[in-house]
Amino acid sequence: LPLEERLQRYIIEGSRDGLFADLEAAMAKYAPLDIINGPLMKGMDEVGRLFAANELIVAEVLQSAESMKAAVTFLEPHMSAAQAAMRGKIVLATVKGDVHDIGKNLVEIILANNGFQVVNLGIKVPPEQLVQAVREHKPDIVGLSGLLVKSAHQMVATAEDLKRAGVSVPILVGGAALSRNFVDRNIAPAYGGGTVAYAQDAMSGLDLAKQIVD
Ligand code: B1M
Repeated sequence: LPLEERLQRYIIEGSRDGLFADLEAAMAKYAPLDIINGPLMKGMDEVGRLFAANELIVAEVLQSAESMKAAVTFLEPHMSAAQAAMRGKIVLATVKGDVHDIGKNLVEIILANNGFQVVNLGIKVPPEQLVQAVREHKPDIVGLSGLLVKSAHQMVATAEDLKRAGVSVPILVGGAALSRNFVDRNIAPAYGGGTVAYAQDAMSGLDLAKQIVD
């Protein structure tokens, strides 16, 4: 198989035998982020498709997630860190009820490599914990990630709770179940007209974060 297809297969099959050697070879041709956004994401999309078609079970998807995480961890030191002064601070979380963290962690890597200080609260983070973290860390941005349809609704509830607690820090949201439409019609109004920016992927998350702090 060609290199790109092999990279895709490691994710689909949740294997790691030969993964690092192939990533090393891929880095001679592509930038690390292009490897993630290209063959690795393609593999993950296929995993999602097979899972939805009941051709994979959760345990297998977990193996795929482990391969993806191992690949991202391997590539991380090769992503060029901008030596810029601290640009701003973001508190980042996967919302309550949701365990998906690969996308969130990718956002963390990209923002951290571009001068942001990231406070990563992890997964299944309830609104109360976010409110507490905002008080403690005084961030410039609150970043929310979530992949489930119910997480999109949880983001609405989270925005309401933040607003009610007097938080007015701009929110950046991302995750597969969201759309700009949903964000504008549901999350932004729940935040009382405060800034709610929607990022379709991690790179646009970085662009939006820069816009927010500039
Ligand atoms: Co889950 N899962 N999963 N899963 N899983 C999905 C999301 C699903 C679409 C698969 C499917 O059915 N096709 C589906 C959701 C259905 C829905 O609600 N619409 C689903 C389901 C149903 C479930 C369970 C309910 C399954 C079950 O138990 N029966 C369960 C949920 C548990 C829970 O959360 N309470 C579950 C569990 C799991 C695993 C634990 C096995 C594993 C996660 C492991 C982990 O994250 N540590 C897993 C995985 C791996 C997936 C898929 C296959 C891949 C997700 C992923 O990591 N993608 C996923 C299908 C898919 O997405 N194709 C699926 C790679 C990652 C880099 O992309 O996270 O989208 P992503 O992030 C992108 C952008 O979205 C964006 O930038 C990133 C990169 O550019 N982004 C942001 C994300 N957050 C951002 C935040 C920002 C900015 C940008 O600013 C703050």
